[in-house]
Amino acid sequence: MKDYEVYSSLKVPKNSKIVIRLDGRSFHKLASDLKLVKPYDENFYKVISMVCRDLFEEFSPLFVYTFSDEISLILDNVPFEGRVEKIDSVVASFTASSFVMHYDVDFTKPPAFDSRIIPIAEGDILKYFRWRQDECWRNCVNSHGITYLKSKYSNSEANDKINGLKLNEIHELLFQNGINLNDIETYKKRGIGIYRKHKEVVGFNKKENRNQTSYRSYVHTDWELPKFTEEFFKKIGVIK
Ligand SMILES: Nc1nc2c(ncn2[C@@H]2O[C@H](COP(=O)(O)OP(=O)(O)OP(=O)(O)O)[C@@H](O)[C@H]2O)c(=O)[nH]1
Ligand SMILES: [Mg+2]
Repeated sequence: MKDYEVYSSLKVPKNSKIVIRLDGRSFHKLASDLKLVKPYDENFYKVISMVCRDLFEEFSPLFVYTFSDEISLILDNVPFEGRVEKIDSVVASFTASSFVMHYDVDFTKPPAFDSRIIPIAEGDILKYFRWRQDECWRNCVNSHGITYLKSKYSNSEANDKINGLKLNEIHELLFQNGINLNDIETYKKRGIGIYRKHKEVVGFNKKENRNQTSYRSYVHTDWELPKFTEEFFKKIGVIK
């Protein structure tokens, strides 16, 4: 019977870093069932950021990045001997369980996440995260745009209007109506990142009778991410 498990031998390439990207299943519906604040629900973001910390502590990625209902993890230590089915199913179910554990609400349906694995070359890491951060910005402009238009027009008129506008036109429309996206919280524009930071600890070395500096690492949730650059990823140890 073991022969029927035809996908179980599928493995990620050896010695490759991988990105795992998770995305909430039908979160449009979940947002409406839970009556999430539009366009940004602070509590939802708090919960997702805690889920990212759980993922960080469980799977030891180099970096976790999130916006909306999606989460990307980059790992250099690939778990489960690289078995694709095992990684995808464990990481996705862990994410959904963590989401439910942190959300203080009665769900009408069990939430789920999909998961995909992307083997990634060192030279493409920055490109990947820039791509997701650009999507975060597009999502930010569009969601503010549609929320504003729905406050003025019927749902279908608002949808028609937004579909005919380019990103900079939505930005301009919001600006003309007193909503300056440059002034909103950084995490809405650039997403949230989780990575390891080091802090200086000065202790007294009794034997040598002098102060001694050491470094202790801790997990940092960054709500004030910069626009992604090579320098940033080098600083946090994602690229060499
Ligand atoms: N109101 C509200 N909704 C949010 C927030 N963050 C995410 N969402 C919802 O989550 C959806 C995520 O988009 P998608 O992943 O493309 O859509 P989905 O419904 O999850 O569909 P699939 O991922 O294809 O299963 C958005 O369309 C929003 O409806 C938030 O802060 N507030
Ligand atoms: Mg989704």
